[in-house]
Amino acid sequence: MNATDFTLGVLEMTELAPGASTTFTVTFTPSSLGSRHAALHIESNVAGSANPFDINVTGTGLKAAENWRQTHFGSTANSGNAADGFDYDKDGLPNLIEWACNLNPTTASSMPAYAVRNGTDFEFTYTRSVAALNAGTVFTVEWSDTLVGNDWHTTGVAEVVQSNNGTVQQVKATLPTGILGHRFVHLKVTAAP
Ligand SMILES: [Ca+2]
Repeated sequence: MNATDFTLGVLEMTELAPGASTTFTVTFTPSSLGSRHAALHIESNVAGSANPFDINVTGTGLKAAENWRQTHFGSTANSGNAADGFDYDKDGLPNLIEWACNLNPTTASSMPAYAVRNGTDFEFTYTRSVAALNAGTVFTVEWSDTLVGNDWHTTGVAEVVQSNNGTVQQVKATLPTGILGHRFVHLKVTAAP
């Protein structure tokens, strides 16, 4: 039983004509993942088996990413339209990136990131979701001089959170431009386990 996950509201009305009805709310605030349940006992002056009147209440605590999929795709599963690797709105950004960067996965958007050169540094600025970050999503700015295979590096990359409005953070990564006259930068996003 997880009674403390369910909070009862007050009765809308406490004086009623016979046969009339009133309502109250039950608010579900899961303190843990997975199936949660409790029993609601309503006592009255009604005689017989309906006193107390018992109602079983259930809910499911979702991971943040599951909740996001449910909101946008009506499914918590990492599959089909809601799969991390699927690009539902065909904007070039897979759902995992949409979630990680606080974008709408059903409306085409562009990657909220840009790079500028500042002297001997590159400055790569990107926007990320605080919810995704708090859920354990890992954001890594990497650079490559070759674009070959796994030739991506984090050496010399320093990040600063420039702003945080509680929903998104803007992060600036600074890294050396290198000595070859060219360098490529990307943002790697790894889903929370
Ligand atoms: Ca997309």
